[in-house]
Amino acid sequence: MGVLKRYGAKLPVTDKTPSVNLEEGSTPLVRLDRIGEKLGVELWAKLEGCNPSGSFKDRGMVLAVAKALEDGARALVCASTGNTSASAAAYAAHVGVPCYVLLPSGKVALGKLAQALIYGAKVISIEGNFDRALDMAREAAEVRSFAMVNSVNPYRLIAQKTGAWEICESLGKAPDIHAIPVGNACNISAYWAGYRDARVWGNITSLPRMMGFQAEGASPLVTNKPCPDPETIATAIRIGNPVSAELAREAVRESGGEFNAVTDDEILNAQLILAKDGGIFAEPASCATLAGLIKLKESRKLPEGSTAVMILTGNGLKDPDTALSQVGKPIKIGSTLEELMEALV
Ligand code: AN7
Repeated sequence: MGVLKRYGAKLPVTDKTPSVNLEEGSTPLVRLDRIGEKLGVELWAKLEGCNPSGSFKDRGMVLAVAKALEDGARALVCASTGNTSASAAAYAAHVGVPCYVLLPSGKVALGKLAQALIYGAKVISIEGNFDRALDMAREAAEVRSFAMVNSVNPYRLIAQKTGAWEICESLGKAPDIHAIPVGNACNISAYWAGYRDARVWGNITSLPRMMGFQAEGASPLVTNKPCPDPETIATAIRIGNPVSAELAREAVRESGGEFNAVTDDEILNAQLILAKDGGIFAEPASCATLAGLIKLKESRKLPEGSTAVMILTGNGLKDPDTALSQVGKPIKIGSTLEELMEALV
């Protein structure tokens, strides 16, 4: 029924807040037994790629846009590695306000670029990485008085907590391990806040260990210093200076969790496993979660029999190029039955 309708009473929604709704949230939590058995855990995947624009960003965007409208914003602006721009563009189109998005040139997956353009956003490709684009977007928002809908916008984080609330409702408890990809570190911070809410409300009695996974080439929270030149195949998390670094460190520290880095090869391998042994196609950044759990298992840091939830933040269809780069081509035949029989091996 949409995040604002389902959780309005627990969010800063008032009589004056316009009801924006693309039926975001309420995403599937799927049990993955074949993969879970190999890891020795009860494994669940939260399919955030099932949101209307194909990523978790819609949960926070719906509130950010509703509040922007409430405040009379003329236009939205954001910088993005792809998914924020797709989401902002979708909601801007839905409510009928202009949207400007700044993207790092050549580093946004094909599907995300197609989304921002077809939803009618003004797409500006900058020479420089996401971190630079974010600085520019912030300045532009200030000069032009546009609503800034990156996660520096507090409403984004507040409404992203709904993901944790849903997990607690679905499982009837908190997981033991919460595995999540980390870029700007906003989602991990929001989930931690959401779990703590659920405990205050009495929906859960324990809290999960927050396990944040970064790509090795863009892992400022693992190395504990900003990464001036982030690089990874998982372009969604190609971020060197996370906005919510402090909140995320707090989440990991308080929960007894960890940040870990996974390599691009490990991410790609995890993407294949999720697809072939789980029937789930998630974009590379999301697959850092499974890559991370495999790593934890190998270093004996994944307790046998624990319950683990992976947040699969974005749909695999967002980045067809990366997926196709690691699989074979279709078998080509003519149109005879003989050829078909030969191909069916
Ligand atoms: C699929 O779209 O930062 O740690 O500009 O698209 O909350 O930043 C995307 C981030 C994980 C990281 N998975 O979340 C953007 C952007 C996917 C993502 C993340 C992103 P945060």
